[in-house]
Amino acid sequence: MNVSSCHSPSHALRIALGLALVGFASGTASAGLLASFENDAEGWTINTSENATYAFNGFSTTDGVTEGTYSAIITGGAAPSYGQLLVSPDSTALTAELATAAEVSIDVATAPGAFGFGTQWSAVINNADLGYTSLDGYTYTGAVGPGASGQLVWNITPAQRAVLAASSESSTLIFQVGGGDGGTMYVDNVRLTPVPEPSSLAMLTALAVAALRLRRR
Ligand SMILES: [Ca+2]
Repeated sequence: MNVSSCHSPSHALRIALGLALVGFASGTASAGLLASFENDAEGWTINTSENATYAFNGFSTTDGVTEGTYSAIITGGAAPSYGQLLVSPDSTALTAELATAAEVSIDVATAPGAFGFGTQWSAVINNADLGYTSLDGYTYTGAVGPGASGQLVWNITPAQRAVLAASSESSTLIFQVGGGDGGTMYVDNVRLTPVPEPSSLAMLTALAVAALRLRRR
């Protein structure tokens, strides 16, 4: 029996798997980016009626940068109020993007010694058909301690997506923030993770089956 005829199909399959995974990753890497704060607020605002001491305080190239070259610096003198802090532009395009998103995320870093015990975040979608809707029911599941950093993630449910898909109203994405004291935070990489399309799901399933077959050889 020829040795190469035994091993080459497996080798070829491994290469094909690798190429397919690279293609899938590169195809989805930049999808869903809502804000990167590249030396610009990019239309986002601070709600100073609910967090009166807070304002954009420039942009950093060194702290909290997780996408591109800059993060946004946000500074306040009092503890954040568990009310609105960071507010997106309002648009019907955002409604369409939210209708196909599985997750909302934002990267947050806080300066050492800032915000007492830390900051707590909730993501809210405001749309006339959906209503003013906290994605964690105002339980503030996003937590970043003082001098720490992290990616905060919330799920958008299929039921919420269905309402947004049928909506012709504009939407706003709002981050409500609470915390123990004032200070400086850095935010970057506000992102919507799209629901995988059926074709992508089918490809991932095929890849998983192929990988299992390889493992069993
Ligand atoms: Ca950025």
